Amino acid sequence: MDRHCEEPQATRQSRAGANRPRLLRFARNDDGHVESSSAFPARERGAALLTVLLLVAVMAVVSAAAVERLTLATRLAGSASAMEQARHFAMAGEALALRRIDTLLAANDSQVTLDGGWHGRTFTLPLPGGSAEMRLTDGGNCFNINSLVATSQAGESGGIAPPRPLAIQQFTALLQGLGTDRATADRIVAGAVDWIDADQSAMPNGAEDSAYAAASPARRTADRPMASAGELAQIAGMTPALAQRLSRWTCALPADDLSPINVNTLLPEQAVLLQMLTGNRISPAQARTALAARPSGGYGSVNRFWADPALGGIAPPGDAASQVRLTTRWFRLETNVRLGDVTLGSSALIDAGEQGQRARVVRRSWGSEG
Ligand SMILES: [Ca+2]
Repeated sequence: MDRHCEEPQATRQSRAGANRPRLLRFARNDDGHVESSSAFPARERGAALLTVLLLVAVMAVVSAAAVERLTLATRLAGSASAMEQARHFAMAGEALALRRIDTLLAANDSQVTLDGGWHGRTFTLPLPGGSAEMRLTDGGNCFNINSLVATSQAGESGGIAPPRPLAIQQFTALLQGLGTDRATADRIVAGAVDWIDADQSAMPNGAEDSAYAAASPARRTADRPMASAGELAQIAGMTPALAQRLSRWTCALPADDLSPINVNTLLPEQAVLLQMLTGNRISPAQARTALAARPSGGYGSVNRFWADPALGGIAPPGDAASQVRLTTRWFRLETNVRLGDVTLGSSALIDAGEQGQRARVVRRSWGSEG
């Protein structure tokens, strides 16, 4: 039988219809409204609807992502602009502080005292759209961690900078004054010397690269003066709690001088530093009493300071007698600028140098670390 001839008429019509364009048909119902009906089968109309919905969904997601990126980019651009403006305001604050320091030193070149209320006081400077807070303190009233090694004497010692015994004694005394046991203090002090000195020969109780290779995380010694007292946190034997406690009392000056403590500006709450200078031979109470009873207008001379009855007539160890200062060379300026939603902190170390030299910023860090 010829199967082609037996093909049903409906099937033939369907195949023929597949080649014709499918039309939307419009008709008016009994209420007079126009209704449409498609020539597509219901299943194909559903697929088309799903495709359209999918496209709409994809476009919505793409649009949302584009808007989000645009919003983020706008905010980043605004924040970057405000941050840059805040940085300039912070540096303008530094310029004001430099002038204040020059005026302070010009008024009395033999002594820097707390007179004038410049020390530790927060000055608020109104700004367009915000404000800046500035706080100036004596930047030398701290243990200078870089005094542990006499790097400036490297040339005199055949290229090897020697450890400085008095600074080692003072750092040990400071650690003990803060409650550290002697064995831990010795380990940290020796480790700090090894961290700074240029050689790889470990001090007794010290630590050079070989000791840190197995540490977690493994690290190497800097073999140079510290740029920040925060490096102490890396020293063998240090704990985060002790590093945090030390941060208030230590600094990393860009000089290897013995800690230049100005006894005219040292505050009673900084008595532990005076104890340190005496090798802990006076009690905390004695040190606080001596500083609280400081003559108005300053000690006037180093000898008068050491002769203060509150110190009990002790003889200062070695060079500590002449180590104390009546003037200030290093100042620290903490600045906090607020502009709209932006807050920017900075810390600047200022070197007022020798007499006749203008104060200048020698180190600046953005954020709270100094
Ligand atoms: Ca070393």
